[in-house]
Amino acid sequence: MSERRKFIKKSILGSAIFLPSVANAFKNSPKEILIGEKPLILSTWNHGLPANAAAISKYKETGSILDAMETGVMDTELDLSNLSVGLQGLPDREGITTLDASIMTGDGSCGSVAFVRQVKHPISLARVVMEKTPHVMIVGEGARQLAIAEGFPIEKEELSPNAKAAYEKWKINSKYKPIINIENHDTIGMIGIDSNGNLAGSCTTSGLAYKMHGRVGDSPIIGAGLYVDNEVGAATATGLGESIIKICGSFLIVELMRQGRTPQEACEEAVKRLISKNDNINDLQAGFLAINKDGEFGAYAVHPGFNFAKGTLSSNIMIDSKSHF
Ligand code: SD4
Repeated sequence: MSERRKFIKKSILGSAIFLPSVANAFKNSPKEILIGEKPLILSTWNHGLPANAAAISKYKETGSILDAMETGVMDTELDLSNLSVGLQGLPDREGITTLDASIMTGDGSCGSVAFVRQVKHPISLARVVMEKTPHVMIVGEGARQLAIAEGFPIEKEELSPNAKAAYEKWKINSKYKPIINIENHDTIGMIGIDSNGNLAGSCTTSGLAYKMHGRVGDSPIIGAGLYVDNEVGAATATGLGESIIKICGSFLIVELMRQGRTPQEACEEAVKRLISKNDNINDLQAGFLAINKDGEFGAYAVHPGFNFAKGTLSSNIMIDSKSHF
C-alpha cells in the first residue's frame, strides 16, 4: 500500500464521523481511493437513501449484513413512486409485470429468482432459494410456486395506476425499442460490509420496461448484477442488463479487485470493457458500485447521471458518480 493510501486510510478511519470532503473528493478526483467506515452500505440511485436507512436500522437490530441487504431493498420494492422495482414497476410489452432479484453473501452462498409474478418481495424469495433449496436460481411459475409453498402472499395481478397510465401511453405507438438510457432506470443494487469485514449484497428490479415477455436482465444473474466474495469485495450493477451480462460486470469488478485494482479502478475498467463490447453505447446507461474488504469503495457509469447512497452507522448521503462520457 502506498504511503498516500496509508495516510488517507489512517486519517479517515481514525475519525468516527463522516468527513463531508469525501463526497467532494469523489466528484473532483475519480481516481481517488475512498475509504469507508465499517459497516458501510452502498446502494444505487436516489431511492438508495431510504433503502440504506432501512438497512442500517436492521443492521443495528440484528448485526447481520445479510438481513440489512434484504430489508434495505424491500423498502424499494414497496415504493409506489418507483417504476423499475417491485410489482408497481412498468410491465412487459404484454402488460405483465415480472420481477428479478438476487442476494449473495461473501462465503459464496447465493440465490435468485427471475421472471416471477405476483410476489411483492422477490428479494425475500431469492433468500429462500439461497437458504432453503439446493439451487441458486428459480424462475417463472416455479418461483411463484415456491413463494406459495413458503407462505408468501400472492398479490392480485394488476398494474399500479402510474404503471397503467405509462403502459397505455406506450401502447399508442408500442414501438419495440426497449432501452435503459440516462432517464429511465431505477433498479436497486445494494452492497455492504459489516464491522468484521463480512460482505453481502442484494439486487432487485422489474427490469426493462416493455421488454419481451420472459426477458431476464442482469439483476438476478449472479456475477452480472451482483457478486460478493469475502476474500476480495463486492460489486453490483444497474442499467441495461444485456450490456452488463455480456461482460459479467459484477464478477469482472471483483476479479479486478482480486488482482489489486482499487474499487474505483475496477469499476472504471468494467465500464471501459462494457463500452468496447456494445455498439449502441449512446443509447444505453450502465453503472457499477464496488466495495473491497478494507471498506474502500468506488463507482462509475457510462454516462453522467448515476448516483448512489453511502450509508454508515453515523451518516447516509448521496454521491454523484463519475462517468466515462
Ligand atoms: C435490467 N439492470 O433488468 C436492470 C434494469 C436496471 O436501472 O438496472 N434499471 O436490465
